[in-house]
Amino acid sequence: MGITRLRELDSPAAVTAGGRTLSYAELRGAAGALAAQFEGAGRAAVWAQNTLEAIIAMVACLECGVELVPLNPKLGSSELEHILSDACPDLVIGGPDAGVGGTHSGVPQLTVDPDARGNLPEQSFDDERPALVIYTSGTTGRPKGVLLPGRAITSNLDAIARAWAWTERDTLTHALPIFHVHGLVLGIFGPLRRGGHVHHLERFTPEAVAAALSGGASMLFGVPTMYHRLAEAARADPAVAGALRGARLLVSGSAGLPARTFEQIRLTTGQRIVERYGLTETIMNTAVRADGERRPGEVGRPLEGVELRIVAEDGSDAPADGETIGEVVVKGPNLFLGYLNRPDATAEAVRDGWFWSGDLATVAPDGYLRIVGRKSTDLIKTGGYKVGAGEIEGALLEHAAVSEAAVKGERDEDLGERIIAWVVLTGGTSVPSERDLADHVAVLLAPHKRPRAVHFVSELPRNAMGKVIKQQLVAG
Ligand code: MCA
Ligand code: AMP
Repeated sequence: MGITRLRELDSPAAVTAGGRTLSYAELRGAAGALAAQFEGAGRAAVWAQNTLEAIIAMVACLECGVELVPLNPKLGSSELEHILSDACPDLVIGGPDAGVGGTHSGVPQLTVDPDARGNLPEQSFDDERPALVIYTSGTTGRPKGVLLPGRAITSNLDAIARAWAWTERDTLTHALPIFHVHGLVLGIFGPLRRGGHVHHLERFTPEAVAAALSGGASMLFGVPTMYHRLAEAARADPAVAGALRGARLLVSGSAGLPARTFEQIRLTTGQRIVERYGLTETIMNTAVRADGERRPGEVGRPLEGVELRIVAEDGSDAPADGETIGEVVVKGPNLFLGYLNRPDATAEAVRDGWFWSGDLATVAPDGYLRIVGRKSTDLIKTGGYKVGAGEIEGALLEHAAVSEAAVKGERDEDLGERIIAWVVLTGGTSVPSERDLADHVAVLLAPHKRPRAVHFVSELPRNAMGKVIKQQLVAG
């Protein structure tokens, strides 16, 4: 068996997107027709719009052993250039008619036809080879390509399925972007590995989620921002509350779910949201089981096969007292192979086979983890997206009117954290507005990386080494 059960099944519903449903046989046929054009490609970049076409392309790559690099369709020019130069795909699938342009305009581009039919080529799977290259932000530098092997995906999806009693009878619905682990590995490959059905909503709205759940979906995956908006909608609209009440499992992840949101959903729908915790480099590490106790702010125990330590500052393992804080360190079949072209970064993150996550947690006497923060203030989680402060500072400095920039995350009820920038201007004649700088970042990187507020200051607070003291930057 490959990563999905596409080759074995003929069930009537594999995937629904854009108002259209493909059976397993239809999805297999469409993926087969596309794969016939791969011509020995080793790596393909796929524009990951929330469409049936993008899903077909991703599945075709996965089933044919072509390394898949999903591209955020809203990537800015500078980030797109970085990813294409770093990953050097042999093919680009989908996307604008004009292709990727720039220095990569020679890369062949394929389009997907959901009505085409072909046969998937025979394929023997090497579970240790990269199946996916997913770009994720770090504290410094440009995003890094995380190489995920088939083994990490299959072992993790199976462990999650056992924790959540997830079977082919489940229909999963979600509106997550499909260029990250959450929306793609868990949200698309997960149901297809179970032999179940995924209903992708294209765009998140509480009403669309409610309609999918009322229409037979049994599970929902979302980030805390989505549950925050669902809680508000459920309070105002009994139809939304009723739809959420009927679900078998509501799962939240990618960022900490505020206890308040957990409570609001419980009060309006009777549902206790299940949390799980992971990273791009590890897929999922812990999860609250479907039959386990669901406590706000806790992300459950390690999944089967995952070894996990909480390493306190003095290097010892933190006691399971629910209080001592340490860094989450992970080992297991769920681990990535390394960062593409970055042996230095890989060696820093993985030592003696253990991956150092940078997340801080406590562990309760019954083994449940609580994620309490991150080691670096330079990693921001906004709407469930991880963003490095350094990336945004670098983009701001590319603006002709900016001479210095510092970026921080500030607490935000809806987004978890909101990106705030402090900038010193060069003093030239053209003075940019807050909006100009936000747009500048949105165009170079991606819209979710834009600052939500920009403070113009005459200087940044610095220590004797010249390093910006971010604790002294306070949003006015
Ligand atoms: C606004 N927009 C702009 C600008 N300002 N576009 C260009 N330039 C600007 N200056 C546009 C945006 O593109 C968007 O367009 C719209 O305005 C609103 O954007 P925004 O306010 O940023 O967000 P939102 O639409 O309210 O989205 C909230 C969200 C989203 C739906 C919760 O943040 C989201 O999908 N988050 C999921 C992140 C995720 O999946 N993370 C997983 C990685 P338009 O309306 O057209 O879109 S973590 C992971 O994988 C690990 C392993 C894990 O644990 O899961
Ligand atoms: P990414 O690098 O985008 O894959 O995001 C991984 C990060 O998301 C982790 O290092 C955590 O900081 C955060 N994260 C994921 N799930 C949770 C959760 N349930 N609670 C708190 N933080 C989470």
